[in-house]
Amino acid sequence: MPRRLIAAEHQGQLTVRIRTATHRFHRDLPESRIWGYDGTVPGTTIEAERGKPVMVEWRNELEGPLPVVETVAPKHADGDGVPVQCLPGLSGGTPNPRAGALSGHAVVHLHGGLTPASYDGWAENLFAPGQPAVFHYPMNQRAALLWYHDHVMGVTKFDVYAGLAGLWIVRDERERELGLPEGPPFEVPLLIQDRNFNLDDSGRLTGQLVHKTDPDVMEAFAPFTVVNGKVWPILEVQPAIYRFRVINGSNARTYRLVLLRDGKPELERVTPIGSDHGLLRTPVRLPADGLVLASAERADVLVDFSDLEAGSELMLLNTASAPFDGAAFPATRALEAANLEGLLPFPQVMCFRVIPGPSAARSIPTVLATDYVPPREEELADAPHRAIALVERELEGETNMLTMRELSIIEDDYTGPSITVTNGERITRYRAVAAHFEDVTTFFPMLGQVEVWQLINLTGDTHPIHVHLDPFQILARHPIHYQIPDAGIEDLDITASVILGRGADDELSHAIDDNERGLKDTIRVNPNEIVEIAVRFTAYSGRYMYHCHILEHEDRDMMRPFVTMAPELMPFMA
Ligand SMILES: [Cu+2]
Repeated sequence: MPRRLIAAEHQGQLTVRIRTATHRFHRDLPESRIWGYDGTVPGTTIEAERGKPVMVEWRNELEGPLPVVETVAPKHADGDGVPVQCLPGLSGGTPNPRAGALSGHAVVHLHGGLTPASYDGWAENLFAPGQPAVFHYPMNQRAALLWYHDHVMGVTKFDVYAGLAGLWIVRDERERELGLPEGPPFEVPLLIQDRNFNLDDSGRLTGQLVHKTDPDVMEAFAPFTVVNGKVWPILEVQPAIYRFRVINGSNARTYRLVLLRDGKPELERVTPIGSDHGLLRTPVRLPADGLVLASAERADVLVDFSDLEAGSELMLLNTASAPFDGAAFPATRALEAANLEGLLPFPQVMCFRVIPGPSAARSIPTVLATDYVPPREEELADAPHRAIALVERELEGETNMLTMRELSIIEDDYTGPSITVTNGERITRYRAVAAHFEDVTTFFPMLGQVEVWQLINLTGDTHPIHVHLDPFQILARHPIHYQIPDAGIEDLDITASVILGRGADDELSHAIDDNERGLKDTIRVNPNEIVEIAVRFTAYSGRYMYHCHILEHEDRDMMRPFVTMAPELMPFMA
């Protein structure tokens, strides 16, 4: 269990030392050198109260070098055909000296926080070891599981992997009225990540963290699943209902979680009650294949162990292969989920063991949240629309880039490369107006106004797209099929023909899971899909970011700025 820090017990004034330390990921592993908030993996869980501001002095005391060996293995698979990402060690790769030279610049982002821009953790506003940073978090937001993590431009993937992530829980009176478990023993956060380790000369695991990619796969999918800093842990539970605050804090891996007893899925034991930004309107059913969480997505779930005898054991398995593309996998086959080609050598996540105790059932409230509704028709009718294409650009002699293009509807006299989106009779033509993080800002949302953002996925992978600041709601997942001509994806010159409607060989459901219909800040955009979200920025003007939360994508330019602005200032924005 991560240590808890209750902000109210410190008058909302907290100090977190960001420092180099050691951590043991498993009792049979040697110690690992890590970077951690308060020197632990995960960092201390900060618990705050809605409406009670929290000030954190983030004290950067990191010491280099980066405690992660970064390498690109020379081949995708070893001599036996096993993908090298399924194996520990460097697999013939040489350690990247540039990663080894990183000394510990940091910036902290509170993911899910409604935070003024100055304290949101802009990826270029860094503090070096020894430089002070005091951030103010107003906490004017509903109860939810947030998390804080490093966000340094270009190296977030190394810093988070090194250990720089911690949980942050916002609580409010609404949740207390519902009588949901709060705090130990019945409320348990589960931060799920994947990690890999080096080998010594005799082939034994050392604790040294390894971030390994290969010529075919530019994301690191590490073989060992880690929950709250431990590989494959066991949690002893009483025969009672537990509340698990589940979060995927992995760099790139998506999980589809299935709870099993005696080898059979027991999905009905699990009741989702909340998502990224807190409680859903009502409890919902788990998706039939299991609970899918991509990087940075959260789930608040109740799990009923109350009918189980002491000694009962349940396993939590992951059935999602990697890179995740939304493909289905039946929960009934979860025991067969191991798949080397799918970079899933070990589906094990964790184990629950029931200990003796009085059986404590508890009724689950039928109404949870009443403070949000889907956006109204008239709001959507007036809403500005923004379109973003997710694209894969092939580069000669370099790994492909998975990035984004902000789109603008083209003028009549424009004859250059364009994306055509055909929806029945309606044809919309776009051109790309921004490709890179440092390109000119094109999104200026007005505070208070509902906007519709369209994410058009023209790649083969699922991308979890995260928008900073206010939460959003998903409006639709539209199946699409598309054609991209040879060299259709260049820098700002992109050419594609997108048609709404399912393609002949498309096997994805494109369904919206019930637990995705809450307030979200990260949404999965599957292949052959347009996702539409409705977002309304409310309180803070300033420069924020949105990006893919696969850290290897985010670091390689799958991230863009947007600027929120009070309506009265808009006429003065040239
Ligand atoms: Cu991505």
